[in-house]
Amino acid sequence: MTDNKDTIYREADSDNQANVAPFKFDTKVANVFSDMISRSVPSYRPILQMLPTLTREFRQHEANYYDLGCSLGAGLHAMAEGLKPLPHKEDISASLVGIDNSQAMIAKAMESRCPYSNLNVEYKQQDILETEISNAAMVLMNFTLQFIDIEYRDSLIEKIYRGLNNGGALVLSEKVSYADQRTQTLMTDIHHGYKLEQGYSQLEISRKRDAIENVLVPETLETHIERLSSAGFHVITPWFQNLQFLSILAVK
Ligand code: GEK
Repeated sequence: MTDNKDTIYREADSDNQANVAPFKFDTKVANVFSDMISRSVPSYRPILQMLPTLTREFRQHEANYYDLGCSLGAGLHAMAEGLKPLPHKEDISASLVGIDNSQAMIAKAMESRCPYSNLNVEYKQQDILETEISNAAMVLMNFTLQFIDIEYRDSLIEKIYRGLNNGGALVLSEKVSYADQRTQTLMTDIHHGYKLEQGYSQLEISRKRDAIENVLVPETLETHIERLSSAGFHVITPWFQNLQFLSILAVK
């Protein structure tokens, strides 16, 4: 994984913000992705830190674990930590599959190695709308659903539900929006402050905002809960939140 600094919107060759091109997960982004997401999403690192613990709760022998929209594979590696041989737990073997439709992301993800021989890890360049989910103990979508067209979100969540084994879990992390305009404005302002503190300039922040508009489309927490409930999930609860970035645990 790379620690290159994200200066994409500092370097953007445009004084005219209307010309900022829509955001894409290309090579430029893949090269700085770890830094970009850590300095933009305040809950990203804490969620990754807790993922091994969450995954341990859903250890299942010979089951599949999916990371949909895996980028560089950080979520998949965190799941692997939860599935490695443990002193007081029975050893399991399991398959971990990372899916991303960005060629640049998958190429970089494939450079990493999983150190645990009980785990079979593979990466696929694929649209997650095409991915077959079966015999799944856990599916992770760590800030990915927000990039899927809203019209396909219901059927994607239904497909995940069908592919999970009973007792299996979906971990769904998302940036959410707020129905109440004052709350929306306040959270946006505080997030803006977070990005300034992380070293982004006002210009970088506003260029990124323009680029990501209509590419990342957040929904309210209520909409997510309603969708998960309609798909059939039983336990549905946010387990982590930092500003408008939260993660939901949903169990079949
Ligand atoms: C992490 N989960 O580091 N099919 C496959 N991949 C897609 C699709 C699609 N239709 N649409 C977007 N992506 C990661 C972080 S980033 C979140 C996830 C962010 C991929 C896209 O290529 C990108 O790699 C990822 O979803 C979203 O834990 O950048 O805010």
